[in-house]
Amino acid sequence: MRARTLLTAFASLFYGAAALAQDGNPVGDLPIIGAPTASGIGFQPAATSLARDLQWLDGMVLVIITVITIFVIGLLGFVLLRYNQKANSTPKTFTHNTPLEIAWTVGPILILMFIGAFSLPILFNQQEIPEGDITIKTTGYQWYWGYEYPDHGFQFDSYMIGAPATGGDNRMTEEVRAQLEAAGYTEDEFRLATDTAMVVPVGKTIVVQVTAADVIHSWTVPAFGVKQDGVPGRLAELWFKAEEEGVYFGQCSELCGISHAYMPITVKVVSEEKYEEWLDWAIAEYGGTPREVADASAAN
Ligand SMILES: [Cu+2]
Repeated sequence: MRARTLLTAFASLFYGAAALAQDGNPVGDLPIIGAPTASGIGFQPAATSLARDLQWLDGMVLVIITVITIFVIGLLGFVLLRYNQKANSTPKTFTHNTPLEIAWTVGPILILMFIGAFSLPILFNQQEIPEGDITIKTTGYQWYWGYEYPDHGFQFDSYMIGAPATGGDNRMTEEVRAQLEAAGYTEDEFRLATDTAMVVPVGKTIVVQVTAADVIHSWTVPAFGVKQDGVPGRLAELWFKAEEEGVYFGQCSELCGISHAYMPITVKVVSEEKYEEWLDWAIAEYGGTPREVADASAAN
């Protein structure tokens, strides 16, 4: 036990660089909300109206699918029993039935129109990017994400804790365990937690510009209901407004090479005051534009 404690202390001395780089980061501890759970089959808790809409739509379509499936299986069963050779040895020989054909054409059209009446507004709501309170640009790299706050002129990279850039080899080791702990996570968050995180204030409209520098990646946070491919040379956008403070995880969702599985996304949603504090810290830490300069140039 003592050896392990010593080892952990030793490890955090040498491998804690990522955690150390975060010294003074005012974000502090937050509840982990947007994360997968062991044996889970449902959605992560919806933290935005987009995610709530998507999950509602999924439930609604599931009901329709279930009814159609039961209906078709029932019809098949009926035909098998009622019209097999034993029960119906001399079949009728007519072919067409106009009312029936109209019904099985119009019926599906009505069902599709019904689904479309709900799905299209949800789709448009996602894809029509509102005026953002804050714009953040994210760039996918093989194999990590970079975040840029253009209004404040700073950027930083975000590596999975345990990735080679943080001294690991994508596997769980004592060093990685120590790094996770130092960053306020547990083993459960391994391969989700990153050394730095995108930080946003709660209840604000965040517009995220998504691009990539090498191959196509995809920036995805399930609890926000957002997923956007980052394509080299193009700037795509997504938006969300997080409703609850906490930590939300996501993963690159476009096969992008050997370490595709090791470029997770961490978003920390904090109060507005905390966000301002963090912004001051980040401007100093990452060499951003001092507030006075940014404010002056914004005013011009
Ligand atoms: Cu990727």
